[in-house]
Amino acid sequence: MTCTLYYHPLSNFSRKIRILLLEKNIEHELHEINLRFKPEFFLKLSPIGKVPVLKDEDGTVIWDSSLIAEYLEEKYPKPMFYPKNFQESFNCRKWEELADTLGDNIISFWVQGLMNKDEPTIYQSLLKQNIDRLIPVFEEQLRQTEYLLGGETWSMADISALCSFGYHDLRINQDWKKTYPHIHSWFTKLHTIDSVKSTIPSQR
Ligand SMILES: N[C@@H](CCC(=O)N[C@@H](CS)C(=O)NCC(=O)O)C(=O)O
Repeated sequence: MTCTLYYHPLSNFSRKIRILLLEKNIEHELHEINLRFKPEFFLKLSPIGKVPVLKDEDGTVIWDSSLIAEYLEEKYPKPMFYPKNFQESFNCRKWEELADTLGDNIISFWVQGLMNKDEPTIYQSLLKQNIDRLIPVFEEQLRQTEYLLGGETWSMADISALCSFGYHDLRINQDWKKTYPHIHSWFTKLHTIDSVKSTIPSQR
């Protein structure tokens, strides 16, 4: 028996977990969910109705990418993606949350753009302000350290952030690469890793 990840190939939050499953070498099946017409069985599994959702081999169901990541880290501690030290681990979760907030804003900005083709709405302008405020926070950190938590290797914070920046490339543009050289070189370096390369979202 293996676990199943209910996901969407373009979803940045699903990508976090796909990378983690590959890096931890966890046997799994992928089950794509049609997010426009969500199947009844999926909504029964997760009333939230969002991907990713993980169903473990013993029937345990977990939703929300950060909870799934925590669960997988506990169950399969190697290789480690959250630091063991309490303060550092908390710091990792904070960066993960910041990266996910960037992802949420990008998704909403894109959806608003689909709904209002002519004039940006006030909400869309607010979302753009959020995105423009969040990105420099990553640039400032990566100006000082190679990975988001410092140290010599990547963590869950880097995974979440690369998924949000990858989603920005897909849905908005890649202009941030010109403006933010430190994020750009961090992003390029992470894209030499197989699990990152093999999960790049692309329009079908
Ligand atoms: N906080 C959630 C966010 C998940 C999320 O927003 N998923 C999107 C795809 S990236 C989704 O399923 N959207 C469908 C919908 O909202 O109906 C997580 O980290 O898993």
